[in-house]
Amino acid sequence: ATPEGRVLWFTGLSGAGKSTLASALHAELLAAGVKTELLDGDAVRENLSKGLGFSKADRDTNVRRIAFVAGLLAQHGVTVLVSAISPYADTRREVLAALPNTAEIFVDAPLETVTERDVKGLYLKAIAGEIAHFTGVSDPYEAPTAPDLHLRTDRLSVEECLSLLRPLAGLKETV
Ligand code: GGZ
Ligand code: DAT
Repeated sequence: ATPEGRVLWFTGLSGAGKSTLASALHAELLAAGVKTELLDGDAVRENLSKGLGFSKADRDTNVRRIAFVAGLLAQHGVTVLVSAISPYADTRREVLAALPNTAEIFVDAPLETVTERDVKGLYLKAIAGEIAHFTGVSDPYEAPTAPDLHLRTDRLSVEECLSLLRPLAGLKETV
């Protein structure tokens, strides 16, 4: 039987660095010949979760769908990297408990930092009241209380974060 793959679950605010870190780690895993898949919030919402919004019910549905696919992939020995805000602690706990070999990775930067970064200009709109239910501004984010890894991306470089992530993905710490 195929040994079960790992599931690395990146949670955090928009702009905290989930996609940057998950996609860089995905590229390293591919280069190392490891079977891996990236389930990124944006691509998931364009396909698997098309039509879902940002209510608690819709976010939970989105997170449960991602977890379902992650579980199927992991059963086939794939290392799965999930990048989704996944703001609700109870839902994260529930889906992670049902998956094999999971690591909860808290990608953390203060609201001030993500607002300054404003990668997609969404914070400016959210603060202006143009986007309702925006995580961190007008919608909750329940931070993990005991993550397997807590990355302060306002203090650590991408390279420093990757050094901490590699062992969780089964790679050597330095490349
Ligand atoms: C949060 C929103 C919202 C609202 C659109 N709140 O930086 P991004 O653009 O690419 O990441 C955000 C993404 C969030 O989707 P997720 O699937 O990760 O969320 S969840 O896990 O809560 O289901 C952001 C964009 O969608 N976006 N409106 N209101 N983020
Ligand atoms: P998210 O996927 O959480 O919405 P992103 O990866 O799209 O976030 O954007 C994160 C931005 O922050 C991106 O422009 C890179 C920058 N950044 C600075 N330091 C970082 C670090 N240590 N880890 C990840 N991203 C970092």
